[in-house]
This record gives sequence, C-alpha cells and structure tokens, in this order.
Amino acid sequence: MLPGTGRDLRLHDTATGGLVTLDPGPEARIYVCGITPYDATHMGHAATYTAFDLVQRVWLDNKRQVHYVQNVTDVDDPLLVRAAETGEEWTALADRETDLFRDDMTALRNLPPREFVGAVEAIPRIVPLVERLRDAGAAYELDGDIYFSVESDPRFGSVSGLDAATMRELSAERGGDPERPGKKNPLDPLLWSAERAGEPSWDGGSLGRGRPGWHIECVAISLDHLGMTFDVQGGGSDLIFPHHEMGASHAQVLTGQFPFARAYVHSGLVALDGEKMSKSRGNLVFVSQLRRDGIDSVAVRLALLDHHYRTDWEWTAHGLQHAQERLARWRDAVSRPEGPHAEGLVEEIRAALAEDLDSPAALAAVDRWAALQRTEGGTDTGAPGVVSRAVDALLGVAL
Ligand code: 5CA
Ligand code: ZN
Repeated sequence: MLPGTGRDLRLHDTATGGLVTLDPGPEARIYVCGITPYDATHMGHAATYTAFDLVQRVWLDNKRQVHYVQNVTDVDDPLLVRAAETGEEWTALADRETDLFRDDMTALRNLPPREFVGAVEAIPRIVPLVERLRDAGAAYELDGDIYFSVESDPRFGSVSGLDAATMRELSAERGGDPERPGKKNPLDPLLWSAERAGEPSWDGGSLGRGRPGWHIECVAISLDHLGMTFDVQGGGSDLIFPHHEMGASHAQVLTGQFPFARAYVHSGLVALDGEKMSKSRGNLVFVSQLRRDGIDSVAVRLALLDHHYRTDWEWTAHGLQHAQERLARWRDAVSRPEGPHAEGLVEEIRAALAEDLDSPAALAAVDRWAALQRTEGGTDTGAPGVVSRAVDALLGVAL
C-alpha cells in the first residue's frame, strides 16, 4: 500500500481539443488499438502501449477496477503482403509476432489487458454489424465489397475535426481507397471485402465470403466487451484519421448513441533519424533486439517515460544511456537503509501523472529525491521502501 490516496485522471481528448476529467465510476473502460503482427514491436509501439499502461496504473491507484481491451489485427493487407514476400504462412507469421509482442510488453512491465482479441476470432461479431449497417441504408455494395457511407452519420468528422481535403489525403495514405470509382463518397471505408483469389476468406452470411474491414473490427470488439460510451479510445496519433473517426461513426450509426468514447487519446509518434519509425520505412529499433543485446528493459521503459506521451520525439542511443544512468542512481538511492521522507514524492508522482500523464515531471520528482538521498541522506527508515513501491506501482519501474 502507498501512503495517501489516488487522484482522478485528466486526459487530453482529441475530439474536444481540451483536457477532460475522467470519473469512470467503479470500473473504468478503455480500448487501445493493438498491433498488426507482421513485424516485431518497435519503440513507437512500445511508447504508445506504455503511455496507456500509465492510464491503467493511475486508475488502479485511484481504486478503480479497469476493464482494458486490446485487439490484434491478425488479418489485414500488410500481414498478407509480408507473408507472401517471405513465403511464410500468414497465420504462422501472425502467431509468432503476437507472441513476441506479448513477451515484449511483459518485459516492459505493461500490465496486460483483461481481453486481448483477434480480428479473426471477432468475425462472427463483425458480420451481423455490417448486415445491420447495410439494412439501415448506412452501407452499400460495390462489386461484392461493402462500404460504409460516411454521409449516414451527421456527426462524421467530430473526432478529428479535419477538412475534407485533408481527410482525403490521409485516407489514401492510411489504407483507404479514395480513388476507387463508384463510391458514394471517396472517404467511404470498407466494411467487408469480398473474397479474392489467393487470400483467406470467411463465411460472411448474407455478405458472402470475404474478410472484414479494419475499422469495423475495433468497433465490434469494443462494443462486444465494453459497450457504447466507454471512457478512453486510445492509440497513436496516426490513428486519429481515418481509423478512430470511422470507428466512432460506425458505432454511432449502429447504436444511435453519442459519443462512442468519452475521450479519444492519442500518443505522439516516435521517430528514428528524423523519420516516423514504421515497418514500411524499415528504420526500426526493436524491443526484442534490445533485450537480446542484454539491455535492461526497465531502462528502456525509463527512456520511453522521459518523453511526454503527446509529443513526437526521436529514439536515440543517448536517450537510452541517460535512462540507464538514471536507473542506476535510483537503484542506489533505494538500496540504503534510510532516506529523506517520501510522502511528498508520492504525491508529486500522482499529481504529475493525473494531469495528462506528465511522466517527465514524475521522473524529475524521483530524481530530486534520489539527489537529496545522495547529498544529505535522511533518517526515515521506511522511505526507500515507499519510493521503491511507488515507482513500481505508479510508473511500472522495478528498482
Ligand atoms: N492494428 C492497428 C490498430 S487497430 C495498428 O495500427 N497496428 S500497428 O501495428 O500499425 O500500430 C500499433 C499501435 O502503435 C497503434 O496505436 C499505432 O498508432 C502505434 N504506432 C505505430 N507506429 C508508431 C510510432 N512510430 N510511434 C508511436 N506509436 C506508433
Ligand atoms: Zn483499432
């Protein structure tokens, strides 16, 4: 048990552009978009899931139960393309990378979601939702494929607040097909893709054989496990549009309720050599590679937490080295039999995290306590233990 009490969490909401206080009652509900498992976890993924891990830790400290759901997009174009390139079975690739991701998350001490759900296993939930959208006139067929009509949602645009031209550009970049002739609106996203030669497909009932679109996957899984108007929809800022905009629209049209989530929370993107770290660019640093190199994953976590989750930042060897040195100083400070009082420090960490997850401020507060321990010491025999437990519970950093 830590001294004092937890705090209500305030988080930046992309839809309103401001901070919202989340007072989620006894059980907080969060959905975080999971990986597409065609390559190993890079530092960008690690930073995003570590940010949402802090959300869970602030809630737990505040005596909330947390219902955390995460998907894994275990069938999608990039996965099938990668498997075709390497000659591997796509299911084997997905299974292997999903297992590796889970091991990486464990090493980084990210608390697991309560439910971890694959797109493939969600297909029986997805099909009836697409049928309902079609029967309500919110979806239409084009050569066997089924598209969602963005015009069926009067609130379309409320998550990203972007203009039509920017939406069109992002849609083309991020898995959409705005140029395809015959669509009602170029932005309309696929709900169900008809069976294609050489690709896996599933029974879609009245939709025919095929596979699900990306956005409806996350809608089906979140509505199934969390219901409408859950607390936080999370992911990296590259998911604001189209993914989270389309997901909110699908769910709002399906249920007639608003909003899909109380807060849409987005982490900044991590770059390497000035470019967004991504599988397609190949400029990656992998969590598993650092583990193989014998780097302490606790230091990796500290390197991630040294950046506010909403900023875009760059992964550097220097940042990792700084984190390793910091970890050594903290371990030294808590290894002594007594130290300066720590109640104030626990409150500082809580206050920093509760205000939009200000992890750099929380780390700076621990630095100050560790420096005081080094220069002046203290007489509180409970303090090193309190600091160790607080840093573990609130920041996920094991000393
Ligand atoms: N399966 C979908 C979500 S349903 C997907 O976007 N998968 S992903 O593997 O591409 O990304 C997984 C998560 O990591 C997403 O939240 C994404 O926004 C985030 N992410 C991807 N690249 C970066 C990066 N360079 N920096 C920070 N977060 C990133
Ligand atoms: Zn998603």
